[in-house]
Amino acid sequence: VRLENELREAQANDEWRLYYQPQVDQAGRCIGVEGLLRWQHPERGLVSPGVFIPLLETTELINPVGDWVLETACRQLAQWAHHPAFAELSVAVNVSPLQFRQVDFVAKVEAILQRTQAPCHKLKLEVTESLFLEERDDARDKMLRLKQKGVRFSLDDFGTGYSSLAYLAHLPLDQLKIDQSFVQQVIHSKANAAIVESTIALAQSLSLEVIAEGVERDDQQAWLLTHGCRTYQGYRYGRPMPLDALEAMLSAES
Ligand code: G
Ligand code: G
Ligand code: MN
Ligand code: NA
Repeated sequence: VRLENELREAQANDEWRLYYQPQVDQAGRCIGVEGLLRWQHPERGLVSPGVFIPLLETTELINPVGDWVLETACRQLAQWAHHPAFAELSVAVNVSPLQFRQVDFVAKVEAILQRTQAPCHKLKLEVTESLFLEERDDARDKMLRLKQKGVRFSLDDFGTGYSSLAYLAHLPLDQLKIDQSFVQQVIHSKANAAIVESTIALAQSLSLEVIAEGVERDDQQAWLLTHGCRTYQGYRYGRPMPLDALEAMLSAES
């Protein structure tokens, strides 16, 4: 209950932070970032979302916090749009199924895009398979309406859910994101390698982009490149970091 009350105060106390983790192409150039929520707690320090996202979801605080994440990401996109070194970056944000299922979710995103003047096609929403277990047609309808604005969709944690693959044919996705649990074992586990290979092939045959997350080592990237995956995210390229650290890193590179 204490944690719950503190979470309710976090917004007013300005304790939310959006960290950014690079997403790179095969040459190692940063082409985008994933925004990852952190809670800067006065005593606990920087708290990771694994601890509080479940609580945000059971208390429905996920909706206002999710709004904050979207607004922050879009404001960043709008700022970067005027800066030659950052103008091409996309920003991906995680959207919880509860958040996506709000009746006014599409209107909220449209209002944020309008208010911030963010370039819509640089915003990528990361959704998970669990979103499509229920009310699939509603999810599809919302995705189509946002895609009309140019917003893009990535399927996060691909391969870790329990749903059938049939939904893939019906949803307007742009990207599959190979879960880090497969990527980390890709060199040493034939089964994981087979899963990653099949995912890359599936993405190619459905004309979807594919990104591997959790890439930590050169040998993993080399394996992925050999097997046709050309976009990566992971500690190998950078941890989730505050905005100033990201901008410093990118400025030093260019
Ligand atoms: O950044 P980290 O690896 O600690 O994230 C842990 C989990 O929290 C991941 O599953 C990630 O998708 C989730 N997460 C991070 N930021 C957000 C956010 O802004 N919204 C939601 N719904 N989940 C997030
Ligand atoms: O569920 P989602 O994919 O949104 O979560 C991303 C999570 O993975 C974040 O908590 C992030 O900190 C973590 N992460 C990102 N890159 C790596 C990596 O290379 N190795 C490990 N172990 N975790 C990573
Ligand atoms: Mn994610
Ligand atoms: Na993931």
